[in-house]
Order: sequence, then C-alpha cells, then structure tokens
Amino acid sequence: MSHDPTGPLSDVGLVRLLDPSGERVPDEQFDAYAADLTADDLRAMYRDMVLVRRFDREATALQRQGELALFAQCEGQEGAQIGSAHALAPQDQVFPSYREHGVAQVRGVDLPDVLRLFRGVDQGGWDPTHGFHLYTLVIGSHVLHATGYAMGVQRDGLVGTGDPTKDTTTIVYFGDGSTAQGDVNEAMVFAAVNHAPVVFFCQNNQWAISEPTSRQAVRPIADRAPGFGIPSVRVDGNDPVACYAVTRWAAQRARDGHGPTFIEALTYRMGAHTTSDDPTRYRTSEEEETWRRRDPIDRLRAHLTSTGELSEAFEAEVAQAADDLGERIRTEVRAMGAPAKASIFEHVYATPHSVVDAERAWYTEYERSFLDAGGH
Ligand SMILES: Cc1ncc(C[n+]2csc(CCOP(=O)(O)OP(=O)(O)O)c2C)c(N)n1
Ligand SMILES: [Mg+2]
Repeated sequence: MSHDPTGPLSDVGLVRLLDPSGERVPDEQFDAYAADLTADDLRAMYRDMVLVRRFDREATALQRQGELALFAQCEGQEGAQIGSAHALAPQDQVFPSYREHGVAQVRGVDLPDVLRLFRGVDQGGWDPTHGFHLYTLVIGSHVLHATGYAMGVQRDGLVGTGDPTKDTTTIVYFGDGSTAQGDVNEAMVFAAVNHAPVVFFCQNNQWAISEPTSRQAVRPIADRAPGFGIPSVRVDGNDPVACYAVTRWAAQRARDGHGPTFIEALTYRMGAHTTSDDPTRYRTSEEEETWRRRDPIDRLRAHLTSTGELSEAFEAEVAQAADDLGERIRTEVRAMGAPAKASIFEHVYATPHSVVDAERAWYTEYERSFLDAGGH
C-alpha cells in the first residue's frame, strides 16, 4: 500500500477486522456486522478459499497444456470475493465480471462449469437464473445490468418489506480500471437517482492489465461514488472478515430500501491479468513479494489457528477436498466436447424469436450444403 495518504492506494480509512497477522482488531462501525460469524462460518470461508485457489492453479495449468483457450486467475483476491459473497442472502442477485471464481464457489456454481467458457465450448456455463449471472468480458457493461435488475427488483416490491426471505439486493463485481469506463459512471447515476438496491463491489487489484491504478485515479476509487450521491467505504480486500462485514452492511441497506452503496476492496492480483499476459513486463517481483506476504488465505489460517479453531483433521479434510477438485477439473475439462455449431443460436432470448429462428434455419441449410457436396 502507498504511504501517500490521499492517493489511490492509500491505506487511510481502510476497514480492517483482521490485521495481516490474523489478529482480530476492533472497528466501531463494523464489528456488529461480523458479530454473528461462528467458527464454522470462518472455516467455511477458509475451505472455499483453499478450493478456489486450487481451481485457479489447475485451470492455469490446463491452459498451458492447451486444454483451455484462455484463463483469468483470481489468486490474491479470494478474501474480497469469498468474504463478501458469504454476506449475501440466497435471493440476492450477483453480477460478476470474469475472475469472480470465489464468488461462483460460494453461490454454488460447480467450478468445472466455469471452465466451459474458457474452453470455448459454451457461452455461459451455468444457469444464471439461480442468482449468479454469467461472466461479462465487456468491461463495466454488467454494472448497468445489475443496476437495471435492481430497479426491476424495486418495482416488483421486493425491497423494504421487512421480510428477510424477500428483500433483495443485487451486487456487482468489477475492477478498478472499469471505473474509468462510461458504463460504470452511467450505472451510478441511475442507481443514485432511483435509490436502486445495488451494491457496487470494486476490487481494486491495483492493475488494469498493465495500467496501474495511478493511471486511473488520483484519489481513492471509492471517492468517485459520493459525487453521484452514493455512500462509499474502503475495505482491506485481503481481510475476508472485514469484506464480509462491509458487504453485510451495504446489502442490508439496499434490501431495506436505503439505496446503493459503493465498496472498494483494496487487494492485489497475484497472477497475470490472464494467461495471455506477462506481468514481468510492467511490474517488479518485489511488489509481488510484498503482496504475497499479505495473502488472504494465510491471514484467515493464522486467525483460526490462534483461536484454536483449525484442527489437523479439518485441514486434512480440506486438503483432500482440494485434491479431489483438482482431479475432477482435469478429467471434466478434457471430456468437454465441442458443441454443435448451431447451438450458437440457443439462449439468445428467453423466448423464441423469429429472426433467430430464420438465422438458425439458414445456417443449418448452409452446413448441410457441404454434406450434400460430399464434404464432411
Ligand atoms: C469495453 C472494453 N474495453 C476494453 C477491454 C479490454 N480489457 C480487458 S480487461 C481490461 C482491464 C480491466 O481492468 P480492471 O477493471 O481493473 O479489472 P481486472 O482485470 O483488474 O480485474 C481491459 C481494458 C474490454 N474487455 N472491454
Ligand atoms: Mg484491476
């Protein structure tokens, strides 16, 4: 973190409930939002983090072996993703960008399914109607989707009823770089004036491919939001407990009808931007090492160890689950067959559409013309 107290990487005002050594530190505003976390909850977070890291590394290896076209790692960002996702209610709607594998895991997506997109055999990979929407590679566009969905939730009367099984928020995950994009700013205008129940969750991982945050902003990213009339908070993104607490607070505000909140989680992307990127071209290994020492998994492990809540049996069970997941990822990815070409016309709209039907018919005929000519 920078020592420039007003700069975009400043650690001034960061909410933190676990310090880097894993010790619980008090926070007047947010302690209350972490008070209900049991040892079982913390172990569940830890388990999710370990599994997702294994997923990340297996997927990266599979890309190197030519089994995936591309992969975007989330290594280093597990605390921000898994801490925040644990704070959501089942009915909440999540709009991810493309490296939210930690959120996917918490929302019940079977992780190998995430790789269907990265292998190029599917345009999605899972059923988004369960509340974890599809990955979006067009930077910032899904921030508008989340805001529009939130306005729909509001009009459906699912905000401020007081019924915890009904009241709903959307939460959208996006990066530091995307906040320089028009879509994100437009979304904040709509969210603010409509008091839409949306949580803007920005993972400031300090890089937008090779562009550092200092090329995107001169003040902390969270400072953008109050200009739109949206309250914001900065949180230590490598502290899963603090990420849980601030997200619980923001999500509850939204569900209660108090409108949008902007969370900036300051974290670090440990890996390359994607498997097509070489970070040695634009950043130092010293910087990476500094952040390696702030690893979110190490922090939660240190906390659970110091409170006597991490038994050897539990660690062994988690390690076995990670090995099993790794094995399943390797087997399932290799078995993912190529889709029928005409499947590109499926799921374009929720209901049949005459233009899509006509294009499918034309394409099917076109493909058949090669067979008729004795082709393959
Ligand atoms: C509209 C649009 N412009 C440019 C790109 C190319 N692009 C892909 S990722 C990326 C950087 C995004 O950085 P950030 O928002 O910080 O997210 P991160 O990848 O760090 O999670 C860019 C410019 C894109 N995918 N979409
Ligand atoms: Mg970034």
